[in-house]
Amino acid sequence: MKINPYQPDQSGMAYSVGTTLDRFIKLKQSDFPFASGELSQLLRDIALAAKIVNRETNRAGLANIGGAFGQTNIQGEEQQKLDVIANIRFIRALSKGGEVCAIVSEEEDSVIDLQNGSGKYVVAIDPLDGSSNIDVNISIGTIFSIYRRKTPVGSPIQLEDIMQPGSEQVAAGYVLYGSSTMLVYTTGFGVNGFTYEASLGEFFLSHPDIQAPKDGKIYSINEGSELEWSQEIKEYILSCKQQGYSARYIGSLVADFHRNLLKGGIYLYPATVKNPSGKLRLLYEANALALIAEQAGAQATDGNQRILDIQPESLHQRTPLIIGSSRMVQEASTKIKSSTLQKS
Ligand code: P6P
Repeated sequence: MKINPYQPDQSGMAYSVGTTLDRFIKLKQSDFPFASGELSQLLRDIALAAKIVNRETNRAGLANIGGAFGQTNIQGEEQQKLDVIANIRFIRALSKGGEVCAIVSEEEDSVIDLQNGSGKYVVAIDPLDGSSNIDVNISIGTIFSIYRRKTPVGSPIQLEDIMQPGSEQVAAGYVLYGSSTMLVYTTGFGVNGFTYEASLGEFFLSHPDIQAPKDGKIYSINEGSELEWSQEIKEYILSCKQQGYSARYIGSLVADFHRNLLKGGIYLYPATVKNPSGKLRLLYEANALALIAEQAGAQATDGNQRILDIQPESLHQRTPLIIGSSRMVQEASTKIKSSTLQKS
């Protein structure tokens, strides 16, 4: 009987497409010389909650959990039933997981202190972004940032544990509940995307080492707000049209960001009359996507500075966001800065 030697994947990578998320996390844990597994466990806890929210999202229309919840959150935005469900699911998973000491959530007015004397990590999360799209079956997403607490483990949570600039993130990611459900995250060593196979209940590596194109021909902005834009934003968007770029904007940040990350493009939510500081929140939307963008070779600014350099001053602080292919973000930011300088 001839026994043929098994020929493993010759890609040379320690992991290949098809690796499960759990195995990938374990393989990559060695990136952290002093890792003792807590961050790995925290990532697994987030993935578990994502699987549950994915199930709820997919059956929303059938299980009468679509539509409005009948209350508004601190943002004054009407909460959708799935917003509330997703918030509960992620908080429960992070609390039971035991690695987290505090949570900042878009759906919570104040910081959630988990009273966890051994929790090393703080999580900032938008449990379900773009939720107004739920009822019309458009992709929605979860966005999360992970920080290490600054004050001693076991001591009372302090403001300095929460108000950390995005550059202090130890990990960040998003879940895209779309035609397929994906989990994309970074721990500072590149960006990797995993696609969920519901029949197996597993995320599998499908997009290893994501690199954003340096340039693109897609711009994403809500053109309905044009009359509220600054002159420099108007000039930049006009230049996109003059260069024949395509407009792609579905009103769901994670979906618009993910498309531009893979295909090349720029997403802009600038300051407007209605939102003078921009609409998107720094702690649980912009920071996470900014870290992923930079880890994938893209860029993210507020028009004047790196998103990751912004020192937060309030929990639900908003920021203008210009994020995507590096050449496009540089061009837009240069226009804005040069125009701002001319005015000053
Ligand atoms: P507008 C959804 O509410 C969200 O936070 C992002 O997902 C999306 O990109 C943006 O707001 C859409 O806002 O003002 O264009 O409807």
